[in-house]
Amino acid sequence: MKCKPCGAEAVIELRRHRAAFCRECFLHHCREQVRRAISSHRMMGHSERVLVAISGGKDSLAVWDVLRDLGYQADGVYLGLGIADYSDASRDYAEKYAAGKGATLHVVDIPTEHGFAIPDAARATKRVPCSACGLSKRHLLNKAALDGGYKVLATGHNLDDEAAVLFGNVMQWQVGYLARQRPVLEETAGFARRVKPLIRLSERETAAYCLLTGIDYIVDECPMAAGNRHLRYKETLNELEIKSPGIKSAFYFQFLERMLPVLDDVADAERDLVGECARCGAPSSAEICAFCKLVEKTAAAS
Ligand code: Q46
Ligand code: ZN
Repeated sequence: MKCKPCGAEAVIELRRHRAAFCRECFLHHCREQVRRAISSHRMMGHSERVLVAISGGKDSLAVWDVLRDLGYQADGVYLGLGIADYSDASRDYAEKYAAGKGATLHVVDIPTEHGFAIPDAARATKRVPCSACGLSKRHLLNKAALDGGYKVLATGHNLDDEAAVLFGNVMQWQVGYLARQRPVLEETAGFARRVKPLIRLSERETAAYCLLTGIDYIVDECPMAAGNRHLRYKETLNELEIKSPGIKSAFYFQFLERMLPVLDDVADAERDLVGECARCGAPSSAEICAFCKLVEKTAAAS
């Protein structure tokens, strides 16, 4: 198998692009996909400080690495979720990367700073763990960006993640969620701009990127993920992708192109509803924000 751009021996084949790549051309391809995602969705400029949410997994470390390579002023933030050994191990990978590159990594540990671990919060609120986790991440990562004076918060959501979320939202016709499922959520009062620079790369590409650049990452899935819907949707889309290479990216990118503009009014209407949490001042459509309620219920149950 030969590299399509240069003819050297290839190390990876990407059926979606009908191409194979050697190491150098593949790394160039990854940077190019990120560069294109940033420029076509006007995610950020080089003068803006960016905070990257780092989980210790392949996607977050890959996006941090590529952004630094492309010359962005990108620091990392690691959020400790208190999920036993998994959190300890993932923090080690995040810290090892930062130390090796001389990059700045902020650490926010939920158990130390907020007095609970995600599994406790899930039990106390009778939510599934990923729901308690997701709302804590949204709140605390945004807070970390604002407190640190970062304009932009970048996450490692890749094409597979976005297509699976889209699939889930369509299956249940979650119109409000669909309207907000954007590669860029502009900054508004109380929110840093949120961007997803990896939307043009699949999970397999980010894993290959880490392997070929020698980035060590946590391979184990979070133990709380087992059996969640998101993983089932990913498997379903992967089966479709095997039979029809490119179908996943067509599903997602045609949504961005054809459907999102139709949903602009829905997104605007939702934004207008947002006020401030009476307790912490974060944006919230209720008097007390979801994170403050989570903290309160978890404290009451312990
Ligand atoms: S960390 Fe949190 Fe994920 Fe674990 S509890 Fe679920 S959402 S699976 S990306
Ligand atoms: Zn609050």
